Amino acid sequence: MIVRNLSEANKTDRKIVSPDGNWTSTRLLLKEDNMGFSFHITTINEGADFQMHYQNHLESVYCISGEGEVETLADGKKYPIKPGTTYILDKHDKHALRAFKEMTMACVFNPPLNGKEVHNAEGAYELDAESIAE
Ligand code: 9YT
Repeated sequence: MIVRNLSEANKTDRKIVSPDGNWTSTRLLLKEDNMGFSFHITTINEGADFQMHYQNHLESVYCISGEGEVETLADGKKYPIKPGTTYILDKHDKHALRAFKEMTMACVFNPPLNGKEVHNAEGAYELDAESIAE
């Protein structure tokens, strides 16, 4: 069994601060743990309004605290986010995320992240060569 603590992980390189200033993500479970998914606790900064398109990953997001909205860009539908809301990007949906109040989110990624990823110009995470070959 693996046991980790968020406060402890926040003091390590598991904590990634996005260069765009929109979010901070502490990656509690990563590819190297061989679980087939990664698990992160992410803070979306108040006022953040940005687009993502996880072309290489499926992501599920659960809101623990805060307030915002997610918009699917293909159809312009907006979904309010409050504590308890889950959104599931089962179609690699291109989306915009907005935080009206700072949001704390639990995020799961399949395939798992290696740990250091930040968004590329399309709002995606690159796959490493090993994952592409799998
Ligand atoms: C909710 C979301 O997608 N935020 C961006 C950061 C990402 N969840 C991550 O790397 O944990």
